[in-house]
Amino acid sequence: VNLEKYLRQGLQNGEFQLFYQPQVSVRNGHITGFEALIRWNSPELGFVSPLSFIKIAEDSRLIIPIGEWVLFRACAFASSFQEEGYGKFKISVNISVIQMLQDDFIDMVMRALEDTGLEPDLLELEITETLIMESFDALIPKLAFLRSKGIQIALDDFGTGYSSLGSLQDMPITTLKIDKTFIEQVSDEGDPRSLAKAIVLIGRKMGLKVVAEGVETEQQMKYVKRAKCDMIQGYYISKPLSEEDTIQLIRSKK
Ligand code: G
Ligand code: G
Ligand code: MN
Ligand code: NA
Repeated sequence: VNLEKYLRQGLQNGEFQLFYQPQVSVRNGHITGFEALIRWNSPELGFVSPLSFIKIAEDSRLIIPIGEWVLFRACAFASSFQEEGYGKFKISVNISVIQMLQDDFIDMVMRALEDTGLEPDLLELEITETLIMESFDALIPKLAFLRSKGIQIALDDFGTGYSSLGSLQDMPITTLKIDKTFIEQVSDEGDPRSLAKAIVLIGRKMGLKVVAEGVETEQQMKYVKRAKCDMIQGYYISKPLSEEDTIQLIRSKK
C-alpha cells in the first residue's frame, strides 16, 4: 500500500490521536508527567503502529506537519490540566531529527508554548541517542537554546546508541531514559548483569534525571527502585491511555 498517501490523508482528516503514558516518581509514587505517543486509526488500514509509519513519515517529510500537530496537541492537553485545577504535569514529546533540523524548529516550539499557555519547564522533548549523534553539530546549539528557555530535553532509548560519555557531557540535556532492553534483562532473579544500575550512576554524576522505561514486572520495579532511578514508565504502572482515560486517572488521584 502507498502508506504516504494515506498518511497525508490521515493528517487532513484528523485520523491521528495521542495517547499518554504516565511517568511515576520512584520516591513517592506520584505521577510526575506523561509521554505522548501517536496513534493512527486509518479507515482503510485499521490501526497502524508508529513503528511502521514514523519512518515513512520521515522519508516523505510528512513528519514535519505530523510532528507539529503532535506538539501542539500535547502542549494544549498538558496546559488544560493546570487550567482545570488538576495540577502540573510534565509532557514528554518524541521529536524526529528531521523536525529538529528545520530552520523554523525553535520558532515552532516557542509558538506551541505561547499558543497553548504551557510553561516551558513542563515541556520535555525526547530525542533518540542515535539520531542526535548523527547530527550533533547542527543540533547542539538548538538544544542549548531550548534549554535556555527552560524546556527539558531527554535522551531517549539511552544505552542503545553510539554516544560516547564525552559527547554526553557536551549535550544540554536534563534527562536520561534507560532503554527498555536494559530493563527486560532484569528477569525474575533480578539479573545482576543488567547495566541499568550503572546507567543511573552515570546520570547521577551528570546531574540528570533518570527514567526507567518498559518496567513490566514487580521484580523490575524493585530493581529500578534499588538502582535509585528517579522515574518509572511502563506497563507495570500503566499502558498509554487515551485523553479521556488520562483525565480520569489524574482526577482519581486528586
Ligand atoms: O507506543 P509505541 O508503540 O507507540 O511507539 C513506537 C515508537 O514510535 C517509539 O519509538 C516512539 O518513540 C515512536 N513515536 C511514538 N509517537 C511518536 C511521535 O509523536 N513522534 C515521533 N517522532 N515518534 C513517535
Ligand atoms: O522509543 P520510545 O521509548 O519513545 O517508545 C516507547 C515505546 O515503548 C512505545 O512503543 C510504548 O508504547 C512502549 N512501551 C511502554 N511501556 C512499555 C512496557 O512496559 N513494555 C514494553 N515492551 N513496551 C512499552
Ligand atoms: Mn520516547
Ligand atoms: Na525510549
